Amino acid sequence: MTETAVRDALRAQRIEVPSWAYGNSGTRFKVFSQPGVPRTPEEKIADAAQVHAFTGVAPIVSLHIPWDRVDDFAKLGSYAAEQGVRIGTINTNVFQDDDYRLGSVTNPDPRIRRKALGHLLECVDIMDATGSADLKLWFSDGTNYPGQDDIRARQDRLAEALAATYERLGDDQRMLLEYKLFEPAFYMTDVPDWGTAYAHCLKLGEKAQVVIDTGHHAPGTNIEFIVAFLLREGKLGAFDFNSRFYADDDLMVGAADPFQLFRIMYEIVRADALRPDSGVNFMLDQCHNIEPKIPAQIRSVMNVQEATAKALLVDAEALAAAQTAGDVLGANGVLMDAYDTDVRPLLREVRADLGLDPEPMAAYARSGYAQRIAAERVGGQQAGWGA
Ligand SMILES: [Mn+2]
Repeated sequence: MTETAVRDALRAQRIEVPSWAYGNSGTRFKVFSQPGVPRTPEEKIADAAQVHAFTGVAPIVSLHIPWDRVDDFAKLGSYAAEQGVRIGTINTNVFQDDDYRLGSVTNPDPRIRRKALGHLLECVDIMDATGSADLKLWFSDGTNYPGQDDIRARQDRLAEALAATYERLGDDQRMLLEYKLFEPAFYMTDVPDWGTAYAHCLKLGEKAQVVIDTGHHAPGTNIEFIVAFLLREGKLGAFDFNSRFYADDDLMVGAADPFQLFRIMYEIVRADALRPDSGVNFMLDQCHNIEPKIPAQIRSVMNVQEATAKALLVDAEALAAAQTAGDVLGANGVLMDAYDTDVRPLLREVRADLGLDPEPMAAYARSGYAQRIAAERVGGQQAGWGA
């Protein structure tokens, strides 16, 4: 790839940020509150707009229903536009109601299944109002003990709910199915892995695609293989980026394993799926428990940019030649050369080309925004899980 093409690709890159990253979050032991945390969906969008203002590549904000429920979603969309961003994926939530103790769409009780499906369909109504193209589905459904419920019957119930939701989608809308190995269910999860998600999506049709949340795998899983496979099948709809040391840690993407993020981005570049019109949505799905939230999002965007720049710098011709020649160490060397490149000067230039400060973290710190929201956002209920 020529240097111009690399710069163009980096300038055109789009990363979606989640509204919930700006609210308070924590673990099951403690949620720590921070000064200046948003109290409304509007304030979350205003914070998200700061990430775009300093990085230039994050103009899309994911909403989470019901946490971001408002009376007038069209008005919220206009507010986002005024802030310089737009509303993206609508994320569903069928895991925070007492009714869902034994599952949502897979619950043995048909009344609860109807309630869960009603929420999914309502989220498509919201997509119509916001102009969102993607509905993201993640189910906490599963069981804690062998024998607790019928594994096969739960798959039938899941398939039924997915089909009813798929039926409701408009021509330009997609549903994205996210899998997760375990938690909160500890024995069996109804959508535990990419194979299960892929099989359901394949049966549903073209508008159903798989989401890879990088934190939702067993230790040692080769995530870039899953990326390559799903891209080849045209079934990779989106990423939820974050990083993990142990389980679903939801730490800043690229913090725990920048080399893994590079390997993932290399498969994306290899499949020409980086372009915003490629059909792959790159979203951050992170919770910042102890670190300041807006800078953590800015850092995360930068981490994705650095991994992407390195992936774009892989000498494709030299790599193909080494692979064809069976030159194991040569091929590995080509990939490592790209990974070992310091791309920070290149990204500083890309930002300068976009009319931005080359150092987003320092520029945000200097802007005084953090001090301003801490002073202004007094009273009210800070956003967090469930608000
Ligand atoms: Mn996720």
